[in-house]
Amino acid sequence: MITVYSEAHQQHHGAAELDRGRLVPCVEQPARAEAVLQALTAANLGPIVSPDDVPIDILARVHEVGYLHFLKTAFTRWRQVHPDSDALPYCWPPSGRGHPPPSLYGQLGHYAYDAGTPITAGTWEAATAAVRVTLSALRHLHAGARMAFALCRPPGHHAGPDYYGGYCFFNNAAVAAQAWTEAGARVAILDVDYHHGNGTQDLFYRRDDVLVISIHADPAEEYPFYWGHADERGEGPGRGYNHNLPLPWGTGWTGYREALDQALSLVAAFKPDGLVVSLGLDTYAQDPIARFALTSDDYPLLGRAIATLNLPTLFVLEGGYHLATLGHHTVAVLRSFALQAATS
Ligand code: SP5
Ligand code: ZN
Repeated sequence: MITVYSEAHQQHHGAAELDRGRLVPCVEQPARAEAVLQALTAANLGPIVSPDDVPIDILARVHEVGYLHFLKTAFTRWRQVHPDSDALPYCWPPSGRGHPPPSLYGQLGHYAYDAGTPITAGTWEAATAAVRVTLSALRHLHAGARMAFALCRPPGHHAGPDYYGGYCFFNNAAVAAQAWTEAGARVAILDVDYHHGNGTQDLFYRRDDVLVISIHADPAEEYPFYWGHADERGEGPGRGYNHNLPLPWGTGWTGYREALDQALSLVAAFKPDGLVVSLGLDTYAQDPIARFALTSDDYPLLGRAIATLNLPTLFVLEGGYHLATLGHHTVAVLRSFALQAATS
């Protein structure tokens, strides 16, 4: 298996996020990717390469240009008035979004949907590098590889057409699905992060050419709260091409496996040419911000189950915050997928 990795992710290093009324250290930190890199290297799973210098003009066909311009310039604007903090919103529009106002503070609240996702000096560099990592990994699938892994951060699945949040700025998995689709493939996205992939859902909600399936904690009790219910099925031509499988807090492998089987059946029925997996490892029982109950023994089963689809598969790293096991669990999914793929 080939992994694509860039150390440019280190440039996105937020200081603090709002959590239960207090600013706490950012949960989504550079050490996450370092941990995954270290475990992959130790496991000898295959080459780990730098991204190619791929063009990222595709970003403008996934995200709105006004949003891209805002992200590119926001930190410089912030720094002119705030020399030693990251950019975080504190005020949001109460009833729908309308047009972004001229004020930087107003724009932060317009484009961000939470107060957990600071923009830092290197956010643009890191987030564009994550897109390059993902597109470079996709190239290996174009070249005939059965699987590839985009070891990237910041993560992507909460980022929508013109908004960021949930530690995400550009939707890496959606960019890959869009690029793969433009190359002529029929693509499905399977999101196994603990949180609903609201950005991915939004980006393809009115489309029937990309199937989006997410297994996640029930938004009735868990972030991102406003998306991810079972009755969100797509709109217009996209009706029936979005599926949410919400599960209660405390879900362990038995309950998870049932949802996974449903998800895999839906993917198979769509008859895609390729699969993008939004790989979050925050389903682990000891994850510091999540409440499922998967154990270390379950991640090989997850990888093996996904491999039974027999599809060229791009894995894109999303969440997962238990640093001591994050690398081990990532390797477990990828290795068992690779083993299963080799025997089928
Ligand atoms: C990519 C991804 O997994 N994003 C998740 C974003 C979740 N943000 C809200 C987290 C709230 C954390 N509050 C509990 C922290 C315990 N210290
Ligand atoms: Zn997550």
